[in-house]
Amino acid sequence: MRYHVGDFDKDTLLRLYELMLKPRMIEEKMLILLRQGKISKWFSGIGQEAISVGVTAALKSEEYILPMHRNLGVFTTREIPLNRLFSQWQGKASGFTKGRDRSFHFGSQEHKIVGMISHLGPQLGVADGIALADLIKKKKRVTAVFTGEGATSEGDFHEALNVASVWNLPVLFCIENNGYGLSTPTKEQYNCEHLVDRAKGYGMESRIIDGNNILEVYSKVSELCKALRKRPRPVLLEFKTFRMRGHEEASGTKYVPEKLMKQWAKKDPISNYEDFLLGEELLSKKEIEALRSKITDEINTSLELAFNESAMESSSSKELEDVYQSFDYKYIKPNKETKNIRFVDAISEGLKQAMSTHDNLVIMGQDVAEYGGVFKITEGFVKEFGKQRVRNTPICESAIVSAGMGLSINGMKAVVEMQFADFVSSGFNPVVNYLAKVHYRWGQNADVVIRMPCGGGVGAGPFHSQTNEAWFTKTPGLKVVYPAFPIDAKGLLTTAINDPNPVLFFEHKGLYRSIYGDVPENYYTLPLGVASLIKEGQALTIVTYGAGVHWALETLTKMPELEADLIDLRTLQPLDWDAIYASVQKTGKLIILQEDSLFGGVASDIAAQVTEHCFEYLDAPIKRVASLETPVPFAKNLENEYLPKQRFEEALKALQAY
Ligand SMILES: Cc1ncc(C[n+]2csc(CCOP(=O)(O)OP(=O)(O)O)c2C)c(N)n1
Repeated sequence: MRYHVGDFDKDTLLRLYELMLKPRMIEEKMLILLRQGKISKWFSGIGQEAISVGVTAALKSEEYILPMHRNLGVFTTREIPLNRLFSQWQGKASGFTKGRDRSFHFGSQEHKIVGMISHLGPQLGVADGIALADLIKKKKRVTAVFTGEGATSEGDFHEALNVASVWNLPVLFCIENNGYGLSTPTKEQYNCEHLVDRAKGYGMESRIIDGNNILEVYSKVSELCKALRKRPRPVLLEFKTFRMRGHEEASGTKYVPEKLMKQWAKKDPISNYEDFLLGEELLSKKEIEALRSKITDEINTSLELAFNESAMESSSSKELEDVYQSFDYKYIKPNKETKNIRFVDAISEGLKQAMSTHDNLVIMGQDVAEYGGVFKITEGFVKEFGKQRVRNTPICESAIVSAGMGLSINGMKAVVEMQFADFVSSGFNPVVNYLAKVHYRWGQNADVVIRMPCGGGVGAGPFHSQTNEAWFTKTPGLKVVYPAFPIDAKGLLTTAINDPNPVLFFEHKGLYRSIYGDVPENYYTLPLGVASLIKEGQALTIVTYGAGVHWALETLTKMPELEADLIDLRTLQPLDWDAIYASVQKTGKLIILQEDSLFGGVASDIAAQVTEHCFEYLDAPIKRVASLETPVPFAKNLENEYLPKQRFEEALKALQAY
């Protein structure tokens, strides 16, 4: 291996050696502890240290870095105290996740490190969001994100690179090509010579770097960082290296040809560099011994601290408390000046006023800029707030949700418009696995609102009509809002944006242009988790939300003799249980109407809870009315049959008569 010293001084050359030696020695210790059964899993980065260390050392400490599972050198180079790292791996309190997530699955704002989620790919889009925030704030910073060559096959890789290129984001995409993704060799993973060949297709620069040569990594990445800070743009880097141990320790390396192992053992990044430093007389054997013994002491003292730390203690209430970031809701009163406007206008107005209120709020979505969005909710926004904050996105839901996450990590707020709620399935992974879990895992909030134009009755068929709130209400960590009236839509949207947690905001398309209401003109808020009792009566309780509220109102006009409580839930997570219980305790009868198909929906959970909590008050079996258990059909008559409106009237009459 050849080392070009260039103009590096001796201190730098020695520092890089020490920075590589430390993770290597920690790993060697971990392998012993693993054999002794003192730690559980281990993903080894032995042989790949030059990449983690070289990239991290090239960045400034205030620049974010997003490592993967073989990047211990990132954590040590950023000087995370070893006892905290060890406690993290043992699931103890001094770690970073209060025992809630393992190994390197954590972030630390203090160290500007954002760890991975198991799904690998979303990490890349998160880096886009972080870099975007820097770009908007005019901070001349670079973000570096890692991926293995295996994870480059995920759609997230493509989406994130494409977005970074279209938006000129200063991201270093670092592929560690170590030959295998678990047992899969590169020739079964991709079919091009070098992965960086793909950069051309994304319209970005690229470099191939010898990942086992610390000086090459450090010098090339340092040079790129300087260039990107001056002229922001993404660069794709492919570090050629090799995975010297199993995917994780238990899985072995039987499938790796012995020859390859031997070949790469000769390229060990640390022993080669050590030989070079010895040869140049920059380092002596004695100094190496002294360094090793200093690191050994640090490892042992830190391990003792971690082993002596007691096991994580918690309680159900403490665990529940950390699912969401606490939110100090501030009520801003709606004033008396109102305008009679449509549902769609109320949302647009709320969003516009939120953009004026928060200068760190960014809207992202397909066609939301000059075109104004397919429902025209952001019409005129570009003119008022500029293209930096009102961003057209390529068609890539996953990268955009992940980018929203990245914006939040870097101190901004995001509203993501799904063109149709149906398309959230293409960004489902980051919603339920990243945004929903990030606060519980390492205390980072996801200040992202995802707007969801949803619902049927519009003759749009199976892929433009779904109301898929139940995909999200069952995932802890998400809030779900579903207004039925213009006044609520505006006030709940402003609150959703103020709330630092991820919120799915459902907007029924059928209501957009058919429902009018008097909406206060000022910027006001309404609380999440408070239902609205829109009709009162003794006979029975109707619980519903969204378009269901309007179907119920219409049905009740046909049955003037029926005096019922009609509860509009307004938000589904949190859900106003008290309002439901109080009404059922008064009326003794409950019917729940939901637009989604029945099984596993909100109605089922309400029915179960009411049975448990109000059984003694019930005078009749609870009725749930919902759509058919089919996809949403296109033809008008089929859709009418699918939707629960007609069945609701029959069920209501039956309950009344019970
Ligand atoms: C979405 C997803 N699919 C599969 C896995 C299982 N898995 C974890 S790591 C890995 C191999 C990753 O290979 P690569 O990206 O090359 O990184 P390396 O482990 O070689 O560093 C696999 C298959 C996963 N965690 N997430």
